[in-house]
Amino acid sequence: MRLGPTELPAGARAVAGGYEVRATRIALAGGGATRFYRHGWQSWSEARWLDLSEPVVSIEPPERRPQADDPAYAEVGRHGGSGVGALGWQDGSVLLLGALELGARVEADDRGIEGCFEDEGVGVWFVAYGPEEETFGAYARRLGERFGRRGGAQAPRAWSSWYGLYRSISEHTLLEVLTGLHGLPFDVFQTDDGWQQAIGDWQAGDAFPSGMAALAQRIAETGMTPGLWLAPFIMRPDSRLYRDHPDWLLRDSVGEPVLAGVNWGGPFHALDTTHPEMEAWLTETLQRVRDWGFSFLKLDFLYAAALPGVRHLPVPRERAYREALALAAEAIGEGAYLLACGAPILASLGLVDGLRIGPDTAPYWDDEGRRRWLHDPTGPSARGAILTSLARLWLRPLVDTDPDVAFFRSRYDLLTPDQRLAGQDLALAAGVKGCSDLPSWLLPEEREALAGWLGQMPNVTRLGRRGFRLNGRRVDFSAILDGA
Ligand code: 9PG
Repeated sequence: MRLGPTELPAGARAVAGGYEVRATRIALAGGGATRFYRHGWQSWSEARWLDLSEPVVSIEPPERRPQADDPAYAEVGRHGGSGVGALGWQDGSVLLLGALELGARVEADDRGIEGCFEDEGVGVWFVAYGPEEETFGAYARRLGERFGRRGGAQAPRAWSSWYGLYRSISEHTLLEVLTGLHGLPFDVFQTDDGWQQAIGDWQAGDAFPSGMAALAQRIAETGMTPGLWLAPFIMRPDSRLYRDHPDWLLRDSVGEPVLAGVNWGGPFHALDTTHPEMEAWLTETLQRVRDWGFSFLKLDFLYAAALPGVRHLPVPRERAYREALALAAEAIGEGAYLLACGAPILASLGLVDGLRIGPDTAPYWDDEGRRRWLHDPTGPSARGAILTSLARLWLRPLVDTDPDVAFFRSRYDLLTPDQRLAGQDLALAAGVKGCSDLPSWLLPEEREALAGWLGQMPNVTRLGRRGFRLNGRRVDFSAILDGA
């Protein structure tokens, strides 16, 4: 049986929009293809169409790898990605290979595309050939049937402290911002990294002397939903958690704590979420935050729970992650919004309301040094956030696709007006709007533009890979991303 350029493997079963094949490994011929859709592992990992003739490079330095993409495949000398991949031909046709189970890797070259479930697991593959929008649309529908959906109403419009204040937050500063936001139609006021005692110790730090419940109450009084950031699957060596529970650390085959990344001035490590005491700790931690009054939770650095390592229970790593995330979602309860960040994409579907679909944005366009010389495309930049988020908008039927915040301020911002507009338009196309600008930084016309943007909910029509119609206005991201 043929499907475009390829012979379908024996046992392929026709389903809506494509075929399904149950297998550990699958290989499809794809002679003549020139492009490959690479889908990075987690929120920050790069997703884009690349030229198959591009060299395959490893991210440098190695310590950077755990937080940039799936480190298990960092040195594979072949183009590849996680969960799904696709070949593209000059005539616009696409051969998509996507997993309907966790733990899948997809690699390709100019002869074909191959998929493999890790650890010799068996699962179902979805295969489709045709125009890009149709094949990805059909795959998204199958994923929706497989994993379901949490939430689904209109995504809340959130003000987040990160891209304005970064870690320099305090009770005092945030209350000032809260006052300044009066009159702007935000649904959520989200306190990001910087409130906690340590990474692992999720209690109010010194800059929040009145405590987190008091802050939540002040936010709620304005009519906005209090939101809070935390990273429940990691810990830093300077935390009490690390000192008190070294046995909760995910370790490698020689017993060393697995490196989950380097940030906050040093290394940080992953929790082994299959440890028998983790369930109670996770539930207690998240319920405490809910009891303080926060009902929008941005859970970050989640990939750590899915890193390779030796676990207490011999569960495949993405399954260990998904089970821990399910516990977290349950602890948070259905009455609260769960935004997953730094999260393995496929393994999070159905359990979260929102999902960050790209790396961090920034009030500047490119992080060229890191990208070119360290081969790391995941450094913060507006360009990187737009590039990867754009390549993941096919996920929109499954989850609120968060492309990270847009900027309206010209103060403390190096973006050109066109670059700022591209970020604002992308959020409209993605259906998730966020901003971190301090109200005191906005010129009157910028504040007005922000208010207008928050107030609109355009009809979105896709016009190809990088083009959209937003309420009749044509928007094309090609020019601004040219060469990317
Ligand atoms: C808070 C931030 C913000 C942001 C998140 C996440 O690879 N890294 O070193 C890396 C560090 C921080 C980071 C992403 C990657 O940002 O995406 O919105 O919440 O944490 O620390």
